[in-house]
Amino acid sequence: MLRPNQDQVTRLSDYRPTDFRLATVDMRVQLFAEQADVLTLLTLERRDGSVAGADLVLDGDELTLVSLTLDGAPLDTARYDATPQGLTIRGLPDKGSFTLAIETRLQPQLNTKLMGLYRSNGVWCTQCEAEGFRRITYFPDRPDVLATYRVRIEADKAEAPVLLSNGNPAEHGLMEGGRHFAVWDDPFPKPSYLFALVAGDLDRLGDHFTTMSGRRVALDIYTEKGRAHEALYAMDALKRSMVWDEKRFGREYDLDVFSIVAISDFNMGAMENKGLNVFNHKYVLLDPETATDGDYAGVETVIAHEYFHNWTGNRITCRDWFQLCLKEGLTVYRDQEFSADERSAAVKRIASVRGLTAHQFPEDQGPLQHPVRPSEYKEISNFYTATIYDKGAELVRMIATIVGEKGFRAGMDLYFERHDGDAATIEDFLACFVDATGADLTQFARWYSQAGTPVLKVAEQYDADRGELTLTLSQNLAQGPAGTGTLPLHIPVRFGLVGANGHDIEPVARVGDGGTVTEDVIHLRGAETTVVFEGLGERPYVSILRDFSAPVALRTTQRESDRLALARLDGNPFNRWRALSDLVGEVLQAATIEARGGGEVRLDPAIADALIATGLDETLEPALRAQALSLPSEADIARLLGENVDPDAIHTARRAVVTAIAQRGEKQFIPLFESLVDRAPFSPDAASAGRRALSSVLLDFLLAASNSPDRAAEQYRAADNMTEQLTALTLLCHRFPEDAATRDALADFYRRFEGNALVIDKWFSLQATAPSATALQTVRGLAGHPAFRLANPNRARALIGAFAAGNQVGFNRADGAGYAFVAEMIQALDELNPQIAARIATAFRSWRCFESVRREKARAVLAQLIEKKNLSTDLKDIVERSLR
Ligand code: B3K
Ligand code: ZN
Repeated sequence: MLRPNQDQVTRLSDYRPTDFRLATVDMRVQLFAEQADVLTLLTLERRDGSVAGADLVLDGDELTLVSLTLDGAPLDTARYDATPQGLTIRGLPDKGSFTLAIETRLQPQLNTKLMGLYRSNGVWCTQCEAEGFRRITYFPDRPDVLATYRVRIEADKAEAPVLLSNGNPAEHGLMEGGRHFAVWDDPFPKPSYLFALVAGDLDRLGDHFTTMSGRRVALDIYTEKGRAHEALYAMDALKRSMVWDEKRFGREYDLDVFSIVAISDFNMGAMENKGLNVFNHKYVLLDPETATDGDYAGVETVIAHEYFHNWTGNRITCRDWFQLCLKEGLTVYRDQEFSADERSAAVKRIASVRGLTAHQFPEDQGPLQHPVRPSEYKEISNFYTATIYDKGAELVRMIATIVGEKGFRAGMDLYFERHDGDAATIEDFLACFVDATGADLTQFARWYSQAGTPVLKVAEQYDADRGELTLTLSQNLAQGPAGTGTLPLHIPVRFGLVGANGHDIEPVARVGDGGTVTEDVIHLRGAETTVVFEGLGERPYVSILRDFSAPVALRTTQRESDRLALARLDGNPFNRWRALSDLVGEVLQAATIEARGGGEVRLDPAIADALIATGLDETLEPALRAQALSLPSEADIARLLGENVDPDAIHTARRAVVTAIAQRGEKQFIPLFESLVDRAPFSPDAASAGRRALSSVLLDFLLAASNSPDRAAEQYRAADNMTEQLTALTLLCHRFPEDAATRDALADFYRRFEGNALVIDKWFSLQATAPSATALQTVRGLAGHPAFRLANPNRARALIGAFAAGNQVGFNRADGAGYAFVAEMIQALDELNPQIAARIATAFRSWRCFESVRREKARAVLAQLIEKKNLSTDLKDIVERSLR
């Protein structure tokens, strides 16, 4: 049970606790150039009520056992079976505790999977979530086994002056032969996935933080040599995160040190190991010369997210991996709230919802669909998804909406108090809100088990004689490939009735069966309900699903004139944005259908004018205006169309609509664009970033209107910051791929930033996403570029991942060559790093939405791929599910 093996399915319903209880882990890790020797002492005891005489079964993954002793005496080989995948020991004592000493030998320098202990750029580091610790030693590698750890690391002092593990530093000293050691003690019981070890020659940025109870915590960020100064913003973000968690949730940091290490080869963004976060260097290092505004925001978010895990994930962890959203959804919710408080709440919400609809909706509506709490998996690494993280965060947000701000804090307080030190479940979490507030979350809990995006329909009817507005709300959840049920959900629908003056009206409401209404939320519980608002003197504009209060696909029958009025008047900035965005989305869909039939693309002037007016509205913050002017992407349009998608028609239509808006707005856009030129020295603050965001979207319009690369070429030359420079280069490359100005700028950029991997990743990506007929040729060429390295996850994502997920036209070529190329690369990558291969393969998930020619090409490529021998469990699982 709970032990996935190759093709085996692990099921939530099979959960049961281990037969043995683990108390302490004592490790000695000796690092050498060619190998690492790991000695692990486990103190275990049979659990009361466990199966009498049961064997101890420990997990392993590609391990070699060197020696094994029980209470100090070598164990007879007849008493155990050791394979690379596990260690089974028979005849262990029924009573009292015993100690196993397990010695394993590893070769971190050959570990290209980047799970377990590996070397990146000469630095030894670990990644253990979800099942990487079993690549270091035989262990009950599951999150409900909590123990305290003491870790001694030994290495050559010149090669690895820095030796780190979880917890607080205990001892360190010199050894013979130029070697040295350090011992770390972690007093907080933790699961093995939170274990970390780092050793190398690193620079350090040091600082400290005084917690609300007055404890001094040393803060250290380690980087590669000569780059510690690039961690200044990350350090600042860390301290702001620490303050925020104290203020907002009463959570204080608990060890004497908190360290972050930036690593250049890393499978994901970062990892929240107790007291020792290991980060992809992309989310630590920032240099004003080379980082974009997006990079700054990304660092701030990821630093906060990993720090917040100290309470939501580490102090309270997950009972099993099915509960992953318990820590991830909740922690994403927390980091979103942090960013909302630090920057602009409305802009943050718009960005989060755009991310959710772009990434989670297609997942939830396609073959890789799964509930926020899955009930089975073959490979847990494939479940670190937008559904677990982002829809998981939406569920937490809905709880906050249902129980209210005070109730939410009370529930969270109870959760921390009741479950500190536990490996908890979703049921435990929900019970805290029920117990703290008296709310009934029974129906709400279905959100965790039913996959799919519910459709919420809202119809309105106004009776002028009676002054009554009737809203009919209905929900529908289709049975999808996950087959997890379609029962009605509890959907909190935040709303407002907007009067002609833009103010909300506060009417009296009557509600039918299937729902209830509070001041600004309709709680839809049945398949359908009606709400009647009485005593209205005028027909109000209905602002529904404010702030996107539930992750649903909204369908309204609202008149265009009402939506245009909301785009102008709604006091809820999120809904103001959405009114416009929905209108533009419909224009783009209609334009695509026209383009496909070879027809002329028409633009509704009222919608174009509303868009332009919002972009120019000085009462709104620039970042919000930038969001309003950023049209739905080609992938968004494909999702809205849903079937029979022709990406070439989408591309043509979107370009035509942008050009039409640009021509209409040009006279006003030019002075606005010029007024946004920042003469002050670069500053990454949110307001300055917002002005640059607005300027970037205007530049795209101006290039479209003029059909000339000049403005972009000029901005590329004149820019004093990476945001403007990269915007200019990207637009040159995407709009004028054949122009000499583009070729020159691409070459210049490469020359200037050749030594900086993070910037060169951008250079690869912007070319990989250029929507042209020759994109595939370009990407093939770049895959042969000397700077391309498939084994580096950032680089593989920058080229292959960006092409597959971010180039609608190129990847989905009608001749299927884009699919074939990506499949070929994925196969090669699978031999090095299955997790990254599987992740990139998810780009195929929407293949059924395309028109028949592409659909058949994609299906054939997937069908061929699944037949290949030696596919990893990770990749096979994704391809198999994509075909279901
Ligand atoms: N918890 C890690 C993700 C681990 C992914 C393992 N494949 C980072 C995060 O969500 O904070
Ligand atoms: Zn996380």
